[in-house]
Amino acid sequence: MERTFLAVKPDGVQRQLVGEIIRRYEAKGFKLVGLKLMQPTRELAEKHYGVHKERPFFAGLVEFITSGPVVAMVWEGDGVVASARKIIGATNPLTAEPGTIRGDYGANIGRNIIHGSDAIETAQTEIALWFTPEELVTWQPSITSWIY
Ligand code: 3AN
Repeated sequence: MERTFLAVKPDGVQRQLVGEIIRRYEAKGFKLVGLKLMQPTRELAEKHYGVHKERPFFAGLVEFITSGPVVAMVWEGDGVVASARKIIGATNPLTAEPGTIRGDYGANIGRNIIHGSDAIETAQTEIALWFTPEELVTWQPSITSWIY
């Protein structure tokens, strides 16, 4: 089953949007298989944003993502990589559609609340970078058996 890596960035955690963000992916029907709160090291951040290392905003981006706790997540489901990105919205929150996470809550390209892998291959690389295999949980959803 397809998996993607999502991370609520330090601004999303500080603005208490973690529950709202998780709710959107749960409500869509995706399955949470990995979750942790952590403050990323500089080494992790530089690897994660390695494709941007020549860009003028790289230093600020690494500074920002390491500045506070981040909620790292792995979600599973059919087409989850592309769908999660649609739910996130465009990179710039000022042009992101209302109804998307960035469109509803973001106001600045440097503070755009959440990261989501942009392709299936990137997702695999990012999941391996942020999680050990033991941290990912395989489970079968079964709502009714937990109510009764
Ligand atoms: P996305 O997160 O939508 O995939 P990318 O991969 O182009 O966007 O950029 C990664 C991150 O770099 C963005 N989430 C944003 O935080 C930051 N970023 C991108 N472009 C800029 C920019 N022009 N100025 C400041 N930060 C930027």
